[in-house]
Amino acid sequence: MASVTTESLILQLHDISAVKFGNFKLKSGISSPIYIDLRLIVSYPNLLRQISQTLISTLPPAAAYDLVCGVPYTALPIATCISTASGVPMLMRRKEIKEYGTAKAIEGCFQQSQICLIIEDLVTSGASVLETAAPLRAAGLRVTDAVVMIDREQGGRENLAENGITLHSIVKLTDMVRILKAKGRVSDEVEAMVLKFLEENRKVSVPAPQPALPVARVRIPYGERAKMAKNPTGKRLFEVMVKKESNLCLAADVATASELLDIADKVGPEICLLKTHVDILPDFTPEFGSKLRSIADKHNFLIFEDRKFADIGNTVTMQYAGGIFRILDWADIVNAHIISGPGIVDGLKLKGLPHGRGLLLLAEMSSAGNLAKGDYTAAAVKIAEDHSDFIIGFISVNPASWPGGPGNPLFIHATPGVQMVKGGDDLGQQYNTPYSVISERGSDIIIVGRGIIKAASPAETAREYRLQGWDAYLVNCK
Ligand code: S5P
Repeated sequence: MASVTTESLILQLHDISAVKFGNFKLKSGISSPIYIDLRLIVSYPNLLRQISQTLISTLPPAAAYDLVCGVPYTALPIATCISTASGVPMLMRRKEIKEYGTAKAIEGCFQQSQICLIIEDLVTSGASVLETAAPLRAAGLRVTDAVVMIDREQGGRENLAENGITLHSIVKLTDMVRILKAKGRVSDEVEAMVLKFLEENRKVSVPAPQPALPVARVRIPYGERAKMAKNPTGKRLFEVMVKKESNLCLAADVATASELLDIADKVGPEICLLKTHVDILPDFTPEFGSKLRSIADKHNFLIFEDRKFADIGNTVTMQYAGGIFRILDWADIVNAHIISGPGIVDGLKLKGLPHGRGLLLLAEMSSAGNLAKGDYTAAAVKIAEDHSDFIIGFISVNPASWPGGPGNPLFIHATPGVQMVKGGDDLGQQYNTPYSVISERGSDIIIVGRGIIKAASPAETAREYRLQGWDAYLVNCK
């Protein structure tokens, strides 16, 4: 049962029209019978103070935190009130950072390993809390809890838990509507309509049943692994990762070669690796490779053609070096299935090794129902051990679950199926979060496609992924 204070807050929010009922077109295009806009509370200082006090009292008494940080922009005044009332210092996260590596992402004073509590007004999927947690964590702070006024119950709690953050809310949206109904603010019909709408739009991503994730292991830093690498491209990849503080690979699955070159230039500063599917580009020309190479040199990233070779050794030598695409000329890294046996590696190595190129083996796949598991994965590991001069690592999904874990530190693990929110697409792709992939599953590189290329600002979103991926790496380095 909601406390009196919570009820009075909800009634006050209704009084100032921060909660409205009717027919509202949401940003996503769908019509909603309820609309919440908490930006209005800055005009009601008394209410702002009450919300801030209630937020803090929502935390369990044992909750520890050294700093608070509001998610920009609506929660900034709330966080400020909490800070001034409690004497706990505040940090501010900058939303716009124009220049890579120069401007500060976090304003305010802090020390490594301090605990920072995130303050937010409304949580839907949890993505905006994660966007604030990433630069805080990347700066060495610990983020374990977030407090929020309203939980829309659309997967936020689960997605945050996936990322190691416990959500505490004053009220859930369904309870809020019930309270307004009980107080005579909305009719039975409106209540039923809103509850139905919420039920139908409850995009809670239920985590797929999977083996328990092992406790995070201590990892050997990428820089150390660069020294162990036997293949020059594998070594360079680790070095670039350290230099750019990036374990992000962009899957540049865009419609044309010119779009690809454009996004490569924009996202280039954030990535260690750019992955192509050159056979999807209708405007491919022989100059494509050299153009992409010059962008790769400018921003210091490597190129990975996701060709997924699968034929016998003799055939792949021709597919790799010849044809229209001449992949060998411009791609630092290619990958191969092992379905045809180790001869495929011999074939690719014959062409690739004299150029210092590297190969990734598909040891696992991200798509539902795939067959790359168990003995198949173990066979990929064996082949890699036999060819560690050319094979630099694996496409993998959960190396921490392999017998013996991620294995030989020479080999790098790159994992596709990554988005900020767990879920999937309609064609079998399955997504895990950067934190889960790097920290829990023991991978090294997150491969992100649509999560970045479909974003309103791919460069800014890539930056968020880079920070989240890097932060998840640092968790296990300490
Ligand atoms: O198992 C796999 C292996 C790969 S390389 N699952 C994958 O999704 N990939 C590739 O990663 C896929 O071909 C695509 O280019 C990318 C994932 O894209 P997203 O848009 O789903 O992030």
